[in-house]
Amino acid sequence: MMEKPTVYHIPVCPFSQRLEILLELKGQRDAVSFQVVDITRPRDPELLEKTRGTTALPVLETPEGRIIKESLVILNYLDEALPGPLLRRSDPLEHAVENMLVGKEGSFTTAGYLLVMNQVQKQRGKMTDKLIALYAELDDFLRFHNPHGVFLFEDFGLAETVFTPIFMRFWFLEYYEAFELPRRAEFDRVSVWREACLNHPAAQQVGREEIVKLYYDYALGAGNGALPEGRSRSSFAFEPHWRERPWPPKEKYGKPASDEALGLV
Ligand code: GAZ
Repeated sequence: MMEKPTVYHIPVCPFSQRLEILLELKGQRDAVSFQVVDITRPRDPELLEKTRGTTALPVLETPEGRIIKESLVILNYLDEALPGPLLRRSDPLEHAVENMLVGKEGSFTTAGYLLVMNQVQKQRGKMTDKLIALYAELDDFLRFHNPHGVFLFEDFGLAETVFTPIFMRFWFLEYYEAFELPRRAEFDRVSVWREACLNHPAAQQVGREEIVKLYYDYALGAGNGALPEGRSRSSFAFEPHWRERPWPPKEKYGKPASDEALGLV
């Protein structure tokens, strides 16, 4: 058997979950060996050399030692390189349509992360409006291309694989920002899509409780494994296990919780 590619990743990272969903859908869960990188520690110089100085993950290394960066590029590569049904649409026009939707993931992701990380109360409204406008854009797109369906096409595909991990991370917005999609007709189509994405059996690698607990530090404005002031352990720590820790306080603008209160020590 051919040697497998290695994916260096951060567990629970949405960009890495995209790859896990693809493997699940293709029935190829064991086709890649995942290697966990602890981003709270300095990066292994050997890996840093391979990535030519950049630290963002996931990164795929082929058996020949070639490096591929960027989750969407890796996703396409694995879709083409591994056996199993193609995730992307094979019709060129349909593939273009799904790519237009995929093209909206960057600004959508950024808007949600900026909101969860925001520390300035008076900017909440503006940031919330921005995210709602982006949801409206998704709604409009889905309504135009598949008004009566659930997914963009008949089934969970490439666009769903790209967006589902982000919809899941945005559980942190419901918890820390009391953010809900307005229950208005103009969001009906995207609500149906989002719900079906969240419930799809190939996308159950993480759950709400895990995300809410692990991303507490993001809600304090500390991303990427950085430590908030006065703390000695990141909420992303693998130990103690998230299941054993209490739910963090919802009030992200209030007094921050200590290591002890978070069950980290
Ligand atoms: N575009 C890349 C991809 O693969 O799709 C993004 C990869 C990425 O950002 N990876 C992050 C990483 O490896 C972890 S996830 N960081 C470790 C390091 O040393 O660089 C996203 C945001 C944001 C804040 C956080 C994240 C996030 O905006 O989830 O916006 C998109 C990082 C404030």
